[in-house]
Amino acid sequence: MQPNIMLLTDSYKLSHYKQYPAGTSQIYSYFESRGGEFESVTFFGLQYLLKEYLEGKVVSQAKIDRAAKMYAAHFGTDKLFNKEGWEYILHNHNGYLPIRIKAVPEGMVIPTHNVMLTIENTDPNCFWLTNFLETLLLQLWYPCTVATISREVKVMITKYLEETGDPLTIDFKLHDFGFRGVSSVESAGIGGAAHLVNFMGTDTVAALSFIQEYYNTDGMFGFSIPAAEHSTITSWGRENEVQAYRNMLTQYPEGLVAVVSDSYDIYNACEHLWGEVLKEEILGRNGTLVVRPDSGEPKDVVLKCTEILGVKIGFTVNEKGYKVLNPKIRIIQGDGVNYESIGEILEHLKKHGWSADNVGFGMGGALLQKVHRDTQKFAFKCSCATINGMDRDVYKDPVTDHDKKSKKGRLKLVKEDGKYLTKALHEDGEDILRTVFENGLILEEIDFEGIKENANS
Ligand code: AOY
Repeated sequence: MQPNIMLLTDSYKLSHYKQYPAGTSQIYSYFESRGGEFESVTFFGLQYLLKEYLEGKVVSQAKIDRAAKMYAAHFGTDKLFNKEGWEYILHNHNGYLPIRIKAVPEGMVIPTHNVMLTIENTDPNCFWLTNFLETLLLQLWYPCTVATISREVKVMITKYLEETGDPLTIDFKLHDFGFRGVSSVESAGIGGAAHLVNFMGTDTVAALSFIQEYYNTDGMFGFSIPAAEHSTITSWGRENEVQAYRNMLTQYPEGLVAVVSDSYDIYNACEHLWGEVLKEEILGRNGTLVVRPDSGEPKDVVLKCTEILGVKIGFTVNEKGYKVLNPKIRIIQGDGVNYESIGEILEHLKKHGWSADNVGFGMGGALLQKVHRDTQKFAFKCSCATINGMDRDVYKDPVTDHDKKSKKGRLKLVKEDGKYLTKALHEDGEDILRTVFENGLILEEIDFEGIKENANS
C-alpha cells in the first residue's frame, strides 16, 4: 500500500494546527543529538525518508478522504483533522509539500549538540505542517545511531590494528550479523546500510538493495563469504564432527570459509580436529579458514582458541612485536559482541602478545537493535516562529532538566578552525547545511560512494 503522509504522525499532532498563536505564518524547527554514548554522530538516512515518504505529489483527494475517515473514527469526531489544510496543499501546491529541509551532507560526522537539519514551511498558510513531520523525521535517530556505533567500533579496532597489526584490513573487521535480531525487514535495510557507511562486511542482504534503491547506485557495498551454521555441522551427528568440518574445506576449496566450531567443545575442535586431523588440509588449502567460537566469555574463549591454534598451526611475530597466526587460519567472534566486549577482546589479546590481525567480529543485536533514540539523545525542536510577520525565538529550558534546553532562532552549521559550530543564520560563515528538499522536490542527491567519502574525511 502507498504511504499516506497524513497518517505518518502521532495522534496529538492532528490537534496542533489550532494551538499556535493567531498570526503564525512560519514554524522553523531543527534536529540535533543532545549528547549520549559518543561525542560525535554520523548523519545518515535522510535521502531514504525523502524518497520514500516526502518527495513528489504525496497528497491526493483519495488519501485525504481516507485520512478523514480514519481520524473521525480514531478521535470520535471529524472536527480535529485539518482537512481544509491538506486540501489547500492539494489545490495550491498540487499535493507537493510546501516545506524546505536543509541538512548536513550524509556521512558527515558532527559533534553532538550541533544542528544537523532544519525544516520550515514555505507557504505561510502551512505553518502547521513543519512539526506535523517531526514524528517521521525523528526516525532519523535510527540510521544515525547505527552509523555512529559502527564508526566508533571502527575507530577502536583501528587503534588496535595500528598498535599490533595491519590497519589496512579494517574494512572487513566488523561484519553485520544483525538481520534476524531487528524488528522488521525495513529496519534491517536501514540499519544494515548505516553499518556499510563504515565497513564492507555484512550478512544483512536487505541492506544491499536498500543502498541501490535509495542511494543512487547499482554497485555492491557489502560482501560476505561461505559460512557454516550449527545445523550444517550438528546434522552430521556428534561422532562425525570432523567430517562436517572436512566437508567445509572440500566444498569451498578456495578463499575464505567460516566454520562455527563450538557445537560440542570448541577447545577440542581447535586442538584436535582443526589442529591435528585437518591441519594438513588447512595448510594445503588455497585460502583462509575462519574458526568461529559462539559461546562462553568472549575474551577468554578468543584468547584460548588463538593460543591453541598458535601452538598447533603456527604463528609468526610481526614487526610490531605481536604474534600473528599462520595466514591459513583466523578467528571470528560473533557471540556477545558489542562496543565494550570488542575492546576487551582486543585488549586481552594484546596483553598476551597477540595482534588484532588474528580476529574479526560479527555484531548483531548490539549493532542494529540494542539502540534507542536516547543512545544519542536525538531531538527535534522548534527554534523560531514567525508571528504577525515578526520572528520570535522559540525554546524550552525546563528547570527540571536543563540538559533538555533547546536552541533559539534560525540556525546554521559552520566549521571554524577545524571545529564545527552552530551559529545564528545571520552570523558570518559558510553554512554546511544544504537545501536538499523544497516544495516537494529533492534538490540535491548523494550516492553511497559520496556518503562513504564524507564519513572518511
Ligand atoms: N554469519 C563471516 C561471514 C558470515 C552469521 C549471520 C548470524 C558469518 C556468519 C561467519 O563468517 O561466520 C547471522 C550469525 C552468523
